[in-house]
Amino acid sequence: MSMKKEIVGMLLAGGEGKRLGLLTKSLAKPAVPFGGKYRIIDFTLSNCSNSGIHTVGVLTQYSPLILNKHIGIGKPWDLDRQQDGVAILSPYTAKEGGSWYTGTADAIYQNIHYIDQYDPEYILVISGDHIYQMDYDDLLDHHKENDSDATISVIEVPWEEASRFGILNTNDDLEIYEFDEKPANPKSNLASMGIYIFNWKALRSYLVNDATIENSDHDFGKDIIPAMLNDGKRMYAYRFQGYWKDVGTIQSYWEANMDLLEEDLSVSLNNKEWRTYSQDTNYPPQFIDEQAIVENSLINSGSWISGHIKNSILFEGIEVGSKSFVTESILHPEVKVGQNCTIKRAIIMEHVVIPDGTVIDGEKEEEPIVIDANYVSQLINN
Ligand code: ADQ
Ligand code: ADP
Repeated sequence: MSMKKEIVGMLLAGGEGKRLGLLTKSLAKPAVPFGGKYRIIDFTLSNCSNSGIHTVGVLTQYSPLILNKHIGIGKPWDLDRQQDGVAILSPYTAKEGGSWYTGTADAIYQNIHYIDQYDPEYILVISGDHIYQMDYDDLLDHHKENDSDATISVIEVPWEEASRFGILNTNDDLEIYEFDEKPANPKSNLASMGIYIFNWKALRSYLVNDATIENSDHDFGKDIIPAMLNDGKRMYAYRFQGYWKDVGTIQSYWEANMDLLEEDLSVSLNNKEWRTYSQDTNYPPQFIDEQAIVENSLINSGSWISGHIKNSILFEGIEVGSKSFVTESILHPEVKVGQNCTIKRAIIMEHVVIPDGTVIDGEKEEEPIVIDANYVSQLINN
């Protein structure tokens, strides 16, 4: 059987995610728990599967253990296929004499042989750290209609955040004529979402050339896109309509979780046409006892709730004792909260046990507080 594919997805999942602090101390950002049941990468993997893209290479690098285990053979996303499916591409295994991926373009460059075996027309480059629901088929149609060499998915961002993104300008027909990666003084608020479709032939030659440039960062935003634009390649923007969040900081991670509690949001975990899939955990049904109060919250299986939960997200296997109050918080799997505790605007990490009577008030802090076992032992010792 021929291995030929029209399009191959390359999912960048190897960034260090330093700005997420404690949350990414022992696991890669795409593997961070999200939304009461998922890990961040589930949104992108589900987009691939729902868009009919079944050949996906996942480029991993930092702390990949939990991420690899989570992806497994790709079953929840229907990516456990014989001819293609999901492939975890880690540095060193990428090619003989391979090394750490120095940048996003280098990560793809080191896996050219993986892509070549499918002889694709197009490559979809996506990130494992965004929350959104997008049909990549619409992006591909747009790419084909414009006979484009590269198509960048874009969204308007608040002006004050524009310097965190690749910022571009287009003509009325959406052809890109200007691109600045994270400019200090942005000339527009039209931001690259870091989601690209390239003609593989064109991209391939740019990657090969970029690999020979010594002072290159080997990065899509800093090097590849500016080089293509400079050479007059056909580059178009695709305007995405919908919810999209880059969960790069504690604040944006917390906000994106809280957004799931809004009724009118366009990312819906309930959309039957666009399911978000994840590995299933075999927990028993949640138990809400007679003294419990639960308001506007997501509560997963295996939980035992006696306290008061408000505007919060609780993963699987959580216990909240009686007379405890948890609000605007995210409790990762297997967190135990004792009795008479007050927890406000906090993110409590997996397996952490909060002793009776503890008060954690993230409302006083600049951003939500992240609580790990160390934090709790310091509380006890003081
Ligand atoms: P950033 O978000 O800053 O900007 P970057 O740090 O390059 O992008 O990471 C992009 C993705 O690649 C992330 O998912 C990251 O985890 C992963 N990654 C980073 N280095 C990697 C490596 N060496 N190996 C494998 N994966 C790696 C980009 C664009 C901007 C755009 C924003 C939108 O450069 O133009 O505006 O995304 O979020
Ligand atoms: P509202 O829903 O009117 O904004 P609150 O959410 O502040 O009111 O309070 C409603 C209930 O939540 C209180 O009766 C109490 O049970 C509980 N509650 C609120 N704040 C705390 C707290 N700091 N500690 C324990 N319980 C609280």
